Amino acid sequence: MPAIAPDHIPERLYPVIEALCATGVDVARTIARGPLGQSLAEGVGENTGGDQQKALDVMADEAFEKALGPAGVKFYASEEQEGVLTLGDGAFALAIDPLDGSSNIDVNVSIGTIFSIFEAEDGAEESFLRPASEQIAAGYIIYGPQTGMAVSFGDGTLMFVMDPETRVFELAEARMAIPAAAKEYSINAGYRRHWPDWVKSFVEECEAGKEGPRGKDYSFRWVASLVAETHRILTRGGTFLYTGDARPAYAEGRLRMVYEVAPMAMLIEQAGGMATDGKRPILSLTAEKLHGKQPFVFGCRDEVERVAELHG
Ligand code: FDP
Repeated sequence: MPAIAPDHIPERLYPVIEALCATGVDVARTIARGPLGQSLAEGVGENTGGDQQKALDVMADEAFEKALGPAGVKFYASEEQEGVLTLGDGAFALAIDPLDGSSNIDVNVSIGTIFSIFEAEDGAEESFLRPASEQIAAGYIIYGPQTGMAVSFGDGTLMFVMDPETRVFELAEARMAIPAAAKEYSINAGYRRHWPDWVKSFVEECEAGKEGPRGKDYSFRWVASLVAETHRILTRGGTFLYTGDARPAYAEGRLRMVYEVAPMAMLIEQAGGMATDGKRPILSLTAEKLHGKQPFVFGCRDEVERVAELHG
């Protein structure tokens, strides 16, 4: 049985989406067994970006790479691989963070797989180093209390949930809609002393609550798992910030443009939210390097616009 029915998915892309879901089902099963299987959070090396690779990062990467070639993916760009791999002679270029939020693997908190799809161009890297607005699909699979998938094909953001009985992804919401105003904001506050002034100002306004310029109380949330954070914001709103700061190597933040920021920006914008680098829309930007970092602010429109005002 296919892992997702073809309804709601453009015909050309269906084999790719089905392969992502089928592999996601296997990854979800491995994650659910946790310490009963092999040690998933064991350090096994370092990737090109200098992040520590855990056993599950590598297992997930191998599984997606194997499944996507026969499904029509020509070029495969992964966080876990230095260069672009040519998998076959398909029509698509797919960028992937096979396992996002890996610091949460061994604490049983939601983690995920993020993907971005372009039409394949002649050149391997050129297929990814192009305007984020040229993505033809983007999404994530979330491995949490529910395994689900958010995906956009450029006409809204759809949400699927995997039925644990059948292991098939079923449509749960045909058009996600992010509210204009938020009650929650998310940022790693441990780095406050390194933030630029406009980030400090935004957070101080939220903290000032009802008595401050925003005139309402906010709650603070930080999961340290981009997929979990995006899922919460798609579901009930909020604001997320991971901008550049003054730490060495963090001038552009931490998140990668090609396989983290661009796909999340497409999902958020297609659900009526807003995604910027603090000021400019992410979808107006072009990745310069395969593993390049990108400052990222996204969520409810009113809040992201306020961040842009403070940025100046
Ligand atoms: P991780 O490195 O654990 O895969 O993708 C990077 C990411 O997780 C995001 O999922 C998460 O939002 C962020 O890093 C957490 O960064 P900090 O540890 O700096 O808070």
